Amino acid sequence: MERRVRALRTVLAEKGYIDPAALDVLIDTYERKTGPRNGARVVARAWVDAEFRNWLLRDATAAIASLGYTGRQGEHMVALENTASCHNLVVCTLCSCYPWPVLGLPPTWYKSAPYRARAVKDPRGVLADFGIRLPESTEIRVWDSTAEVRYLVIPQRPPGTDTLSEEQLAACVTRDSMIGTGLARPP
Ligand SMILES: [Co+2]
Repeated sequence: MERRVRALRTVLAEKGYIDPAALDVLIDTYERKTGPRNGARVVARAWVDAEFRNWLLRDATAAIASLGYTGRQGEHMVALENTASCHNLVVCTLCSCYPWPVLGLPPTWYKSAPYRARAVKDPRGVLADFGIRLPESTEIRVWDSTAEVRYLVIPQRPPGTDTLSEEQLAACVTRDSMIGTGLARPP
């Protein structure tokens, strides 16, 4: 695969279809500037700052942009807060829509047909596959991403984290917990 990519890149550059320098900027962006660490900082801020949390729930796009996370596939963000009574799970049933600025590029399973179909039909079964068992009393809401709207799940803050700094809290926030296929982990 690597060789194929390199060959394609060479041909496209030789034909003048792509600018290798521009490609380097793009690759750098997706390797280093976006990714789940961004989303984790958003969640940690929401956990420690009630005003920010309220803003995030009201206008996620603006609240997230205030931390510097903007760009393609993050233009219309909606934040979904998990509670003891309601667990949110995000899928894109049509393709693989995903909030790039806060989570980076989607994991392979997110793009797979089984996940996309089963997340809707059997969300509890999907969660069980990820090792998550929620009480029957917890409602599971499934959100279908579109080309317009992208979702960020705010997982529940783990117990015993009262004394942690915002940075330490961010380390508890996993990528999957922001998709809804996981929970924030204890420190
Ligand atoms: Co899609």
